[in-house]
Amino acid sequence: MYNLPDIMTFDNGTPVLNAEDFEKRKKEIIRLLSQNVFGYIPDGVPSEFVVDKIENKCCSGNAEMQEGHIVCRFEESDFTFPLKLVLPKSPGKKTLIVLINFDESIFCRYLPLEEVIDNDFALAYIWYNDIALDNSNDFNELISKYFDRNEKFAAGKISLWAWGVSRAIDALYSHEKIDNNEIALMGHSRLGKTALWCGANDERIKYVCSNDSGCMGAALERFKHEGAETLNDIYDRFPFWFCPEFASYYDNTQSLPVDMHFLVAANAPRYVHINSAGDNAWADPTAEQRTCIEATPAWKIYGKEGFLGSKDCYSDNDGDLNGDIGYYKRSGIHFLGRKDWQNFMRFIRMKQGK
Ligand code: GTR
Repeated sequence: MYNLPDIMTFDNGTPVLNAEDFEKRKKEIIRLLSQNVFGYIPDGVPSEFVVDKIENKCCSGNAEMQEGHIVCRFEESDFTFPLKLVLPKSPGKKTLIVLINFDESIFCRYLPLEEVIDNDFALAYIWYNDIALDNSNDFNELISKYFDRNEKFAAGKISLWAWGVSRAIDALYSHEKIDNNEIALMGHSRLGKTALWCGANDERIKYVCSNDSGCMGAALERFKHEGAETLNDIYDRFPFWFCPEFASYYDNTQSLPVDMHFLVAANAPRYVHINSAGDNAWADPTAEQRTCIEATPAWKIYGKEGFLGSKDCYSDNDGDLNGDIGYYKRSGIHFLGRKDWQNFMRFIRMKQGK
């Protein structure tokens, strides 16, 4: 039906036999994704969360919102970007969901903030355009200008957004209200691709949610259906999301040494939740679900379950959240909606045994 590169075979042809082997294989997988798709995520620099303003009657008075900046200390200068941290007032350390999002304002259509707080999660909000602009091949702006784009494995914008998320986690890591062992990342669409890639590289993230991430996100490229976005489509419009080397796979997908089960598997043995939407042929829900199946050996090698769904293609408003990889297909369009949030929160709570 399709011929995939193998996540369970080392580049030198030897098989991955146990979890220790897979830890090494994961490094190869991340290298392959860095060199052929996203570009390397640059190294971190010391980073800090500086609070500018506190609003303590947020979400019906049940949360405090800290508005501030992540200050990233490069040798030459500081790079800063805004972050809002919303903390439930109830006692105890909280599971933190980091949302990297499309809207500048936290009060937006993609985030049912009060519902997240009512479920006792803390939330960190980042607007992706504050890290690197998503509008051009311009690599002389914001964080882009700190790194060299003139190299074939250089970070594309997805890697730069992931860099920013990891600096936010650096800065929030020792926060008194956040449980360091319970950090989650949510992203929609191009930011769902970013979430999977960030999770692959940053093992502090225990739960990743990719919402409608599609091409070069959760959707298996070699299993695309009529009407789905392909590598050529995405490269035509968004070459700057990727490393320069990605261009060599244009009209040449078969020679891409990875497929998107590599991206999901690089998050093993942690938790991955994949949301699809029924009316989102461009992202290809069936190909997103297929990736859950193809990535599962990466969890099995740790003695874990991976994806437990029994169907090849779920109907609308169905899925399976029982395994380490959860999949759910909501009815409706390409969107990050309430049901997507409810499913991700439910997935996390299930894994926490709550
Ligand atoms: C589309 C793009 C998709 C997806 C989406 C989005 O135009 O082709 O890959 O990322 O944008 O981010 O909204």
